Amino acid sequence: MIIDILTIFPGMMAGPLQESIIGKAIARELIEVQVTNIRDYASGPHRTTDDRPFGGGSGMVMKPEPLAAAIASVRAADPSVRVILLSPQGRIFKQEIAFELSRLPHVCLVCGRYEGVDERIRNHYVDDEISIGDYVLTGGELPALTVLDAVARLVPGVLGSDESIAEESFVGGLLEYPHYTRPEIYEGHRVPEILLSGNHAAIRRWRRQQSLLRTRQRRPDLLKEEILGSEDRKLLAEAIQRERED
Ligand code: 9D3
Repeated sequence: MIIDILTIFPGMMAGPLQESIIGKAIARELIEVQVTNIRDYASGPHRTTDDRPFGGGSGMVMKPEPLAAAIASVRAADPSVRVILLSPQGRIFKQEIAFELSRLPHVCLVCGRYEGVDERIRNHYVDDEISIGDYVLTGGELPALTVLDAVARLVPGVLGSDESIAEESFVGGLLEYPHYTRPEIYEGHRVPEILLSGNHAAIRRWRRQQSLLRTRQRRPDLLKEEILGSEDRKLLAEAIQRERED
């Protein structure tokens, strides 16, 4: 899979792309990431990428020409590319969108800056618009890295068999059960006895129960989405009962 990133701050990408799972995926050529400085497509002595808004008001707007030229050059190389603008006005990024994008051969992430991009870019040069959530950032760079991270790990071969995506959070619609590792007693706090029992059926039951309880407590919105089976309903009812007794 190829991921293009268009930005006026290419330096923000270097570190994250070198490290950890993404760094390894690039080194192994499972994904190819091409970072382009939008300023390289700006003309004039100052190679400026922003300008004042028509109609007045505070802040600056990204000029259409450099952005359009940068996008056009990506499209010329591959007309099938999906061009996505990172913007506070986009659809909210979800795991489902990560799956959708991971099935595409080529995605181009366009990072907005300033107050935003000239509306004609949005209307005529972009296929899709994504926000990563309802909080105010300074630009689309960290959102682009977030999308890249979520998408890259879904590309076949990027994760080890150890870190499989089959049974993880959100896919099943539930939060994760609690995790523990050594030591068995840490500052006086013991690991739940059942995890040391060797009874794998009982451990599976306990984990599922913890997932259900935790989701109900912290993210009831997710539990409404998932239609629980009869076994899950029993496990949850039992956990709630035990909770009331304590
Ligand atoms: C003071 C600026 N704004 C009024 C509330 C509008 C605004 C313009 C540009 C707010 C943020 C930005 C820069 N942010 C992004 O480009 C961005 C973003 C975000 O801020 N939050 C969540 N997802 C994204 S994707 C791109």
